[in-house]
Amino acid sequence: MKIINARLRHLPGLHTVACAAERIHSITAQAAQALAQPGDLDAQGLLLIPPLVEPHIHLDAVHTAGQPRWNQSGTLFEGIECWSERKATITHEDTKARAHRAIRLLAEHGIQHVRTHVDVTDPSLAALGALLEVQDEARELIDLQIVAFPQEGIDSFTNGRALMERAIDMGANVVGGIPHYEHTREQGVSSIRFLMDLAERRGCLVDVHCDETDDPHSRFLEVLAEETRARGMGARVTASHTTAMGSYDNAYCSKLFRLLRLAGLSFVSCPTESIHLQGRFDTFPKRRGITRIAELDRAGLNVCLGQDSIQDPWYPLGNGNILRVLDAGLHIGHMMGYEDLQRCLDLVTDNSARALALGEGYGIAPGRPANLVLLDAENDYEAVRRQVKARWSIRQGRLLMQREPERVTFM
Ligand code: 17E
Ligand code: FE2
Repeated sequence: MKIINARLRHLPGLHTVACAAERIHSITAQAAQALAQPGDLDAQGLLLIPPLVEPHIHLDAVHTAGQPRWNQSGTLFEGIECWSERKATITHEDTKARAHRAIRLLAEHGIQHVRTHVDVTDPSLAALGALLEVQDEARELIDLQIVAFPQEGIDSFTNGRALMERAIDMGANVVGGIPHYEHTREQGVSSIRFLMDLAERRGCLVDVHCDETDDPHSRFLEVLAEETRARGMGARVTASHTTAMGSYDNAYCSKLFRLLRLAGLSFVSCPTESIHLQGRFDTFPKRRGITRIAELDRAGLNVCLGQDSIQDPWYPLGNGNILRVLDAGLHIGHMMGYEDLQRCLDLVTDNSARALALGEGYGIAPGRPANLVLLDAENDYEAVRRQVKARWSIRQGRLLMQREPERVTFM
C-alpha cells in the first residue's frame, strides 16, 4: 500500500509513505501533488500520524455506570465503593463484551495502542482472565497492555501481594499500585517497594495510580521516583494521575522536580476524569485537582493524556475520543499558547508511546510497523480546534477503518 499526498507533522509539503510486508518501507517528499494509481490511498493533504494512543483506561469497568447504583458524591472513594459492589457480580462474558465494545470505540477514534488497568483485588481474578482473552481477540484492532491494578490496595487487602504475583503469572504485562489508598502511609511506602521489586524481578513495566487525591500530604510520588532512580528503571515506570501535585506548594515541588528529572519516569494525566473527581472536598475557591501537566512538560519530563473511564462508577461520560481529552487537558493545564497548540498531538501520540515503552514499534520511520492514521486536519492546532476525527486508520499495512466526512447543508 502507498499513501500519497500526506502531510506530516512539522514538515512542509506533501509526502508519499510506502508500506510493504506490514512495515513502513519509505517516506518521500513530493515535488507536487501526486495522481493516485490503482491501490494508492490518496490522503488529500490530510495529516498522517502514527496511531493515537490510550495510555490509561480501565476496560474491566467500562459501561457499568449506575450498576448497581450511581456515584452520587462524585468522589473517587464512592466510585471505589460502587465498583466493589459491581465487581461482586462480574462474569467472564460480561467483562469481555463490555471491553470489546469499548475497544471498538477506541479503534474508531484512531487509537491502536492501549494500556488498561484491571482490578486484581478479587480472589477469582475473573476480570483479568477475561481481559487476557480480549487482548488476543482484539489484536486486529489494537495492541493491549494489561496492568495488574490493586484497586483496594496491596498491603491493605487480604492476600494483596499474592494476588499481584498471580496476576503476573497469568500474563499481566505491567505492575500497578495505589499507595494513596493503602490504610497507612507506611503501607503506601511498603506497597511501592513491593511492586518495584516484583516488576524488576519479573521484567515488567510499572504504572502506579499515584497520589490521586487533593491531599497535599499524599507524597508517594517521591517514593516511586526514588525507587525508580535507584534501580535505573525510568524508561519503564509511569506515575498516573499524581493529582496531589496540583496541591503541593512550590517550595516542595521545586525539590521534587529535581528527583523526577533524575528518575526520568513518565506521567499520565487524565484531565476530564480528575476535573470531575477531584475538588470534591473544597467549597470555594475550588481546586482543579490536576497534576502540573505544563510544568512537567517544560521541565523535560514525559507527560501524556488518558481517558481513564468510559461510563463507569467514577465517570459517567466518555466515548473513546482521546482528542476530547486533549481539548480538556489543554484548557485545564493552561496550555493554549501558540507553541503548545502547534505540538499538542505529542500529548496523545509520541509521549504516550514513550510511556508505554513502545520503542521502535511506533512512529513514522522506515522499518517500523505500518500503523498509521489520517486525521481530517492539516496540523495539530486544527486537529484539536475542530475536534476532527480519524478519516482512515491503517494497521499492519492494511486499511482497518474508514470514516465518511460529515456534510452539513443549510436550507
Ligand atoms: N480507580 C481509581 O482508583 N481511580 C480511577 N480514576 C479509576 C479507577 C477510573
Ligand atoms: Fe485510573
